Amino acid sequence: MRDKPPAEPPSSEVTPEKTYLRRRELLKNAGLFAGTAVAVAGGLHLLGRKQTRPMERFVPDAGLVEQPVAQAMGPFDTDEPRTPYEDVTTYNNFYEFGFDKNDPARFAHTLKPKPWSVVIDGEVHKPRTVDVEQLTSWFSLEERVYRMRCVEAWSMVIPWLGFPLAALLQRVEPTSHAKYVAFTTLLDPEQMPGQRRALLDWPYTEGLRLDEAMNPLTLLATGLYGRQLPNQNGAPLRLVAPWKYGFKGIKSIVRISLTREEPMTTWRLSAPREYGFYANVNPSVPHPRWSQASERRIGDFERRPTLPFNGYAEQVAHLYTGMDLRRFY
Ligand SMILES: Nc1nc2c(c(=O)[nH]1)N[C@H]1C(S)=C(S)[C@@H](COP(=O)(O)O)O[C@H]1N2
Ligand SMILES: [Mo]
Repeated sequence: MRDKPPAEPPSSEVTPEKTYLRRRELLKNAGLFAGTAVAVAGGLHLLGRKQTRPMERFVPDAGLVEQPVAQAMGPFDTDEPRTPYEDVTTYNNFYEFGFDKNDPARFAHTLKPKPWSVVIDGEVHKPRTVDVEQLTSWFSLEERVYRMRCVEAWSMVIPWLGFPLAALLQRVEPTSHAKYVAFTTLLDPEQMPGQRRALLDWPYTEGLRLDEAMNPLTLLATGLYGRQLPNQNGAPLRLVAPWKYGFKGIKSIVRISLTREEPMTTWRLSAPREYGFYANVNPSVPHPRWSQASERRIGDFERRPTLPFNGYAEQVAHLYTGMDLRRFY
């Protein structure tokens, strides 16, 4: 794919991350990131949790989430240091806004996440079209601190806010024919200028098997770090399945369809030899163009070994018993 970007290039190979970080350092020194620490502190304070990292200064224009959030450390939370807010919100993959890591932070302001309607249809007894704010009000938001491992071999630790996808699916009552869940991102080149170019087959789509979708780890996120999702992270609603490569985490969702057949997914369509439907993090199966044995946690210098299922084997390995995980990638 040359008229398209190289299929998910390892960022470390293409845009050396160091260059990116240096650029950011320059901006910092110029004072462009100063002045919003108090707002962040407020947001973090809301959660009533001690921070493991110093406050960062850069805050996109995303409001505090007023709804109270459960404060105890949950059973799935990692206590590893959280990737600073600034990195989580300026080092992104969101090709609808370009394919440099800082393009989404620079250009995603054209996305209008409010009002936003979500269609839930297909093999369900109670299909509906609902505004995302109403949809969110059906559930109490939880904070989940998850590792995220991109297929490009970098990773982060992100405190998401959201609710289990299972809770939503139960509410719409899947029929006995439902086997998969298909997700679709907004298609609107006005709001998502990258869609004017054929980088990918728009709109971005993703999917899960129904039992993966029902797993308690699987989250629909509406925020991070106690704030609403910044546009560049997939406002107003995105998927988080932390044992899978990051590209499964489809952003800015407008449709959730229960299906009988395995849905086609954007990256699989784009490069079927490189990206499969399952995309479980698996250090023993290299990507055709690079190893998946280790990863670089954003902010770290040394690489670290990648864990099977991204460290969530205890929660999800049973979903794949009997499957050849080398074949079903
Ligand atoms: N619609 C859409 N969703 C997407 C992508 C994208 O390009 N478009 N990129 C994916 C990839 S490759 C990754 S690693 C994660 C990145 O999420 P983050 O930018 O919030 O860290 O989003 C995923 N979801
Ligand atoms: Mo990714």
